[in-house]
Amino acid sequence: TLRAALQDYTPPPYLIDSVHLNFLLGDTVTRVESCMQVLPNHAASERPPLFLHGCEDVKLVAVKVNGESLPVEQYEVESSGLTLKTPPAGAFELEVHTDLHPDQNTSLEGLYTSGGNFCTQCEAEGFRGITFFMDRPDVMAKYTTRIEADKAACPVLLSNGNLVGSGEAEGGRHFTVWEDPFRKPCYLFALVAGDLCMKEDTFTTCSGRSVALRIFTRAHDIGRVDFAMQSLKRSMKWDEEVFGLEYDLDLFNIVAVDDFNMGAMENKSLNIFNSRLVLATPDTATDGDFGRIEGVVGHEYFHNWTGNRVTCRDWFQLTLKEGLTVYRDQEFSADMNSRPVRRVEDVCRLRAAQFQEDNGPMAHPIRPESYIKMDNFYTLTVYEKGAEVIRLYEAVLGKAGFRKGMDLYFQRHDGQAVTCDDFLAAMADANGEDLSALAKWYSQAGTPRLSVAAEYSPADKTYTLRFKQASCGARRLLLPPTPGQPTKDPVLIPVRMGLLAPDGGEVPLKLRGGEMLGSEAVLRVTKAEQEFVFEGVEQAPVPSLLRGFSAPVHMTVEGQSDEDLLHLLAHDTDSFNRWEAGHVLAKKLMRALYAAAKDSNEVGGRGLGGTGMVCVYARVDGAFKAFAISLPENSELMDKIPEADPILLHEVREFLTRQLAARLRPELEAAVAENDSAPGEQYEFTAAACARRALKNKALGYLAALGDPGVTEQLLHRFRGATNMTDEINALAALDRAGGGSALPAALTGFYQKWEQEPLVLLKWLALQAGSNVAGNVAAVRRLMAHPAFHITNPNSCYSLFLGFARSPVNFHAADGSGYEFMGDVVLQLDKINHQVASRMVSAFTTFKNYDQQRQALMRAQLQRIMDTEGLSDNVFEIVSKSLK
Ligand code: B3K
Ligand code: ZN
Repeated sequence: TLRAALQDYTPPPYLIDSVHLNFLLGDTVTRVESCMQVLPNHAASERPPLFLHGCEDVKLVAVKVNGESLPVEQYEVESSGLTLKTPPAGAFELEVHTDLHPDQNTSLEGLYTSGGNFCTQCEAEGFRGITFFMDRPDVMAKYTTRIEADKAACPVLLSNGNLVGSGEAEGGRHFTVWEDPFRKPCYLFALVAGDLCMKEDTFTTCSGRSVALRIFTRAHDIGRVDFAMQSLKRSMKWDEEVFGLEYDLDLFNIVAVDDFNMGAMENKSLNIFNSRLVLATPDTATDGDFGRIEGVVGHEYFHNWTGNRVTCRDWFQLTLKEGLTVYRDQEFSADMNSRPVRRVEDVCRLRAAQFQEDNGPMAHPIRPESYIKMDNFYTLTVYEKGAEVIRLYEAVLGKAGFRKGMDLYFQRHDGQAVTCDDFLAAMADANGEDLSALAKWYSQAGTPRLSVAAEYSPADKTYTLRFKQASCGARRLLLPPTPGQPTKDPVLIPVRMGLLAPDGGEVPLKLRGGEMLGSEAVLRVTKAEQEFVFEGVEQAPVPSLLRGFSAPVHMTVEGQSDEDLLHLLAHDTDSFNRWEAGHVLAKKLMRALYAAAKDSNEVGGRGLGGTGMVCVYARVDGAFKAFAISLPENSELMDKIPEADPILLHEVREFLTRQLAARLRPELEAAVAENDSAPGEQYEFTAAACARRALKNKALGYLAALGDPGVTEQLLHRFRGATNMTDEINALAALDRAGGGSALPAALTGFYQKWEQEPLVLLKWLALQAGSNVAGNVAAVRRLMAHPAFHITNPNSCYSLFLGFARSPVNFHAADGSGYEFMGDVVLQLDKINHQVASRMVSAFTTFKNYDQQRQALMRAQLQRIMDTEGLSDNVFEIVSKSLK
C-alpha cells in the first residue's frame, strides 16, 4: 500500500506534448494504440527514467521508441506501471500498445461496458487502466482519438473535441476521429461507443457563436432529456452573465449511462452522467431529482472553466476545482430557484454530514496532506466545505471583489495546472488585500468553534461582542497529528451580522472609532479572542450573527434565550437567520427530550410537547413553513450527545412528530388543502410550486404519524391518484410511516408493477423499503438483494438499498448487531466487484465513536472483521484502518 503526500510533490521529469490514441473496440478484447510525443522536462545533463502509470488489467503488447521496437532490457513492466530505463535525450516519440477487457471491468473505472455500450471514467486515476501514461494532472497534452468498432453494435462513436474524420472499415466496422484543440490532463479524456439515441439543440454564445448541444441516451430514455437540456442552456447563459465565461468549442455532448460510480464527470466537451442525473419527467422524477439535475448539469458545465481550462497541479488541490465549482453550482441554483431555501438546504447538508466527517477518523483539511486512494477524498469536506471556503472570499471581498479575483485567476492561469495558493494569490492581488489569514482554512482539519458573549452598557450606550475561537476535531482525529498540526490555530471567520432593537427594528451600526456601517456588517474575527464595541446603541439589542451562515463553524451565543430566538424569528431581515432561530429552538427541544428520556427511561415522560415549534410554525411563512416543522437530523443533534443511543433518539423523534401532528392538526390539514394541486393542474418545477408540494407532503407525513385510519385512507387515495412522482412517492412514504396496515404491501406491489420497466423509479422503491423502521427489516433487505429490481453491479442499486438501510436507526443500529453484520457482509461482497462502491459502504461504520459502548463494540467488531479479510482493496483498507486507529 502506497501513500502519496503533498509535501513530496515534484514536477514531472517528462511532459507529453500530444497523444494519438487508436481504440479498436471488440466484443471481448479491446486494443489501444497510443502514440505520444514526449518532451524532456529536466536538466539537459540528466537522463532520468520515464515512468508511465499502468494497472493490472492492462496488458502490454508493444513498446516502440521513435518507431523502433524497444529491446526488453530497456524497459520494465510491473502492475503499477512501465519504466523506460534510459529514454533518448531530447524530444522523442513513444508508442505503447495495450489490450483490455472492458466487458469484465466491474470497477467502472477506465474503459468499461454498461448495458453493452462502452464508456470511460478516468478521474482520478482511471486513465492508467486504459493505457500506460503519465497519469497526473500536471501533464497536459493535446489529444487526437480514433475509435473503431462494429457498426451495428456501436453506431455512435464519441470522444473529446471536434469530429475531424469518419469512415468505413473492414468487416462491418466503422470509425471516427476526434481532435481536442485544448490541452488537458488525461483524467478529462472520454470515450463513448454504442447504440444510443440523441437529442439536439443549439446555444448561441455571447459572442454570437452557435454551439451544438447533444444529449445521448438509450432509445427508451430519449424522451426524458428536455429538462437536462434546458438546464444546460440556462447554465451556459448564467456563466456568461455572472462570470463572463463563454463556451469554447462548437459542440457540447452529454451521455447518460446507468452504471456509474458517481454523479457525473466533466470530460472536455463529452460529459458523462449517471442516468439518474439526466433523465426526468414529472411522472418519474421528484422535485428533488429535478433540482439535482439542474445543479449537476450546471456543475459539470461550469467545470469547463473551473477544472478544465484551469486545472489542478496535483490531486491534493482537488478543492481548487471542486469547492469552487460547487460554489458556482450553488449560486446558479440559487439564482434559478429560491435563494433562501437553497441556502438552508446547503447548510443543513453541511452540518448533518460534513461536520460529522470533520469529527471522525477520516477528518482531513479541504486540501488533504496525504492519501492511499485518491477516490476516498471526493468528500463532503473537499466539495461542500470547500465551497464554504470560497464563500469566505465572497464574504470578505464582496461580490464585486470576488469577481475581480476570478477574472485575474483566469487571466493568469488559463491553460495551466495550478494550486489553491495560486487561487488565493489571484483573489488577494486583484483586490489589493492581504488574504493570508484565509490560508489556514486549506490546511486545518476540523470545524472551528466560535463562542460569542455580549454585553450592553446602558450608561455609555455601547454594545460589546466578545468572540472566542477554538477548534474541535483535532483531539478526536485518530490519525497521527501531521507535523505542525497537533493543535489548531485561529482562522479568519467573517461574521456577517446585524443588531435588532427591542421593537424589531435594525440598529444602525457604528464600531468604536469607526464610521457608520449601515444595518449590516461583516466582522473579521481573526484572533483566538477578539472584541468589537458598537457605539450609540440606545437599548439592549438582540444580535443576529453569522447571517447567511457566513462561515462553516459551530457557533454558540452565550446566554441566548428562547425569547431572543423568537425575537429573531419574528424580526430578522436575514432569512437564513430567521430559519436558524427556529432550528436552534428545535435542537434545544429535541436534546432536552432526549436527556429526559435517558434519565427516566420514558420518552416524553415529562410532557415536553413542542410548544416552541408550534409557535415557530405560526410565525414563518411560505417556503419556510415546511422547514419550520422539519426536525434536525440525528447526526446534527449527536454533536452534543456523547455516546448516543440512536434508537432512543429515534423514539424521541417519533414522539415529537406525533405531538406536533396532534397539536398542529388543524394547521396541517389546512396546509394540505391550501397547497394541493388543482385537478388537471400541470406539474411545474418552479420555486413556488416546489414550496407548495414540500409543505403539503411534509404536512401529510406528520398527519400519517397520527395512525388515524382516516388519514391512511386519504394517503392511499392520494397515492393512487398522484399525477407526479413527488406526490406519488411521498404518499407511499407516508403510508409506510403510518404503519400502512394491510394497505402498504399492496401499495408497494402496485408501485412495482407500475414501474417495473423503469430502473430509476425502482431505485426509490428499493430505498423506501430498505429504510423502513419496522423492527427486523434486515431480513427483508437481504431478500431484496435477490429481487430482479436489484443489481449488485449497479452502483445506484447499491446506494439505494444499502445506504437506504444504513439510514434506518432501528434496523442498522439494532441492538443485536444484525444490521452491522449485514453491512459488514455487504462491504466484503462488494469489495470483490467495485472498490469505490465498497468503500462508500464502509462509511456507515466510521462514526462508531458517536454511539453507546455496546454499539461501538459491535461496529468495531465489523470493522475488525473487514480488516482481517485477505485481499482487501486499498480503498476499503484506507478507511477501515484509519477508523480502527
Ligand atoms: N469530477 C467528478 C468526480 C470524479 C470522481 C472520481 N472518483 C465529478 C464532479 O465533481 O464534477
Ligand atoms: Zn465537480
